[in-house]
Amino acid sequence: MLCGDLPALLSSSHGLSGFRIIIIMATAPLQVTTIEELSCEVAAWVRQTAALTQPAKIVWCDGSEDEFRRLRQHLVDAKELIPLNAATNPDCVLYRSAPSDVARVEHLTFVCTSAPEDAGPNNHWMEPREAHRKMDALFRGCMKGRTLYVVPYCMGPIESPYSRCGVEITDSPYVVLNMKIMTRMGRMALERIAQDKTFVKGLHSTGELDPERRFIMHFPEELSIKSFGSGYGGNALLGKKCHALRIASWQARSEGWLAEHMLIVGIENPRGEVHYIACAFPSACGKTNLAMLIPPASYAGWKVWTIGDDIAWLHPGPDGRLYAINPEAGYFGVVPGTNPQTNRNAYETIRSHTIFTNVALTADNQPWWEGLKEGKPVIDWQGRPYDPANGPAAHPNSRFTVAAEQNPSFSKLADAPMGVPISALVFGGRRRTLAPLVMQARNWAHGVLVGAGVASETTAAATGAVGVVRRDPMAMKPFAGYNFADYWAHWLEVGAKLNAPPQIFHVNWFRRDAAGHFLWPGFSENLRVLRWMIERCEGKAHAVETPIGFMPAAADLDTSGLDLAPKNLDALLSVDPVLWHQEFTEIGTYLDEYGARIPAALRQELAGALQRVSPQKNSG
Ligand code: OXD
Ligand code: MN
Repeated sequence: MLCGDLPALLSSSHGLSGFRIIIIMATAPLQVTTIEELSCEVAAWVRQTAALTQPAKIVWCDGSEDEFRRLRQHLVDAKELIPLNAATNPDCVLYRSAPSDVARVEHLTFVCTSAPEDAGPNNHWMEPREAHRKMDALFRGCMKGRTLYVVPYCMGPIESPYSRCGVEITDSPYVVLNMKIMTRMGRMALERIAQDKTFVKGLHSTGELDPERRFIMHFPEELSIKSFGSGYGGNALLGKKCHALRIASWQARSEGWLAEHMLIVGIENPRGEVHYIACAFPSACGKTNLAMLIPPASYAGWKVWTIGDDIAWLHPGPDGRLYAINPEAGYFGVVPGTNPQTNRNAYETIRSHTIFTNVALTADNQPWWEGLKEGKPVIDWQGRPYDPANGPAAHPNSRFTVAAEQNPSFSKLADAPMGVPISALVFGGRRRTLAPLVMQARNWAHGVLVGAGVASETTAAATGAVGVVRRDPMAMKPFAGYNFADYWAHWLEVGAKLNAPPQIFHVNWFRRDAAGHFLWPGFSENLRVLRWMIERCEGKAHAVETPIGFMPAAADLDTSGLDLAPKNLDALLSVDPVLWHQEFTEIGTYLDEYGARIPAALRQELAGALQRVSPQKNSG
């Protein structure tokens, strides 16, 4: 069905909107139409938004390569993007954000549900009408003299029944370029919206980038988002955290699936069998590195396939297993620390066709960051001559945006419409002490408690103090679009629908000794731990039952060829019941914040966990 109101639409559109496409309709003869005609609902919302924001020009993005190149060139000409060394980094550009706009702003991010308890203690809440009033006041006239871009996008493979679409209206061409890389963007998404007859509305303006006039508001009951005053990825690329996690987790709850902050990776053993694993780690805790892992030299015949590095949408399948799709099409990864030893795949992936944000530059215009191990910075991330007295050369949360297809380990199943079957779900955090290298939950309900109890040191991915341990259940603290108590209840319900649920594990790559040295080498060597998990899923690997779950004995983990002192391995696999009793007591205090909404089954799991580490049980 095409829109009736053509003259009004056409008069509101300029620039790229003249792009013509041909669509074939089942019931009508061949028709030729412009992109704006594909969905009346989108067109009406664009008109309404333009009336509020008063842009000088409206551009409907078709998602073509040509459009991308033109827009990128426009930003280079306007000195908003810096082209990098074409010989070493072909088609790469650098973007420098405002120094006060370099990370997600959790304190300015709200979930606006009619009832505050639906947003829960885990979210900042604002009454929806008040939130709209506040945001509309900011948006009124904010695009005067600017271009309004209409960015239709699809989260997930365009053919997948599990995918969901949205439209972002933005005045930031940098956002448009990023959305093109991170999502299936443009005409094909709008065609799907016309069929689906529903889409998430995301309105974004960089405003004046004033931290005092910056808000990221979510209206899950209306499937809409309003984001003002920031151009940073997680605040501004609305398909990512805002849609694919906060709004999607709300939708997933009512539709019986899970939207999670998880990488998805396939591990192929030398017999050619592939197990898919989804892992939830907090921001900047190594999801991208694990998703692109290169097997250690001694693991001949093992291969690793990346499906996604940040978000998983998980659906119970008809065979009672859990299936995952990656809603994204690109990576928005943390740059510092990336080098051929830590993550050769990422290093290769970002050599060309990459947007770098807030990295430093070498004398010959190559991108540079801490941990690169080659070259020298001469210009820092703010464009100043590099002076160590000013801090790191690249911002600790500097990022790359790159198409997933460029990854040498990109899986051919990354676009599979029904996703991949998941053998194991893994939670993890960045903990200097306490949490062992790996443990396996006793069953799904115990795994939900393990996920709910995740705590991790904060990182530079969000503004605020770094290195402070906080509760980050399922790595979703900043992203769950509703009350965590209801979210855990939903996890328990999803598990109950699965005949063959994934095994649930917890890992900690970040355990340190008293002198502050990491006990575990991490990176490629993490495959040794994944191997134990996979073999547990296959019923092959041995484990010992400990008060906190099943763990490998030192001999069960393949550490051959590793320079790992036996006392360090013992420390990595040790469980101190006294410290765990304290931990579970603190988890109990945390759960108490959610009051009577906490599912009884979760309380029961906690009571069992406490009992297993109780002093009486462990005395004598
Ligand atoms: C991200 C984050 O950008 O979690 O993925 O902050
Ligand atoms: Mn993330």
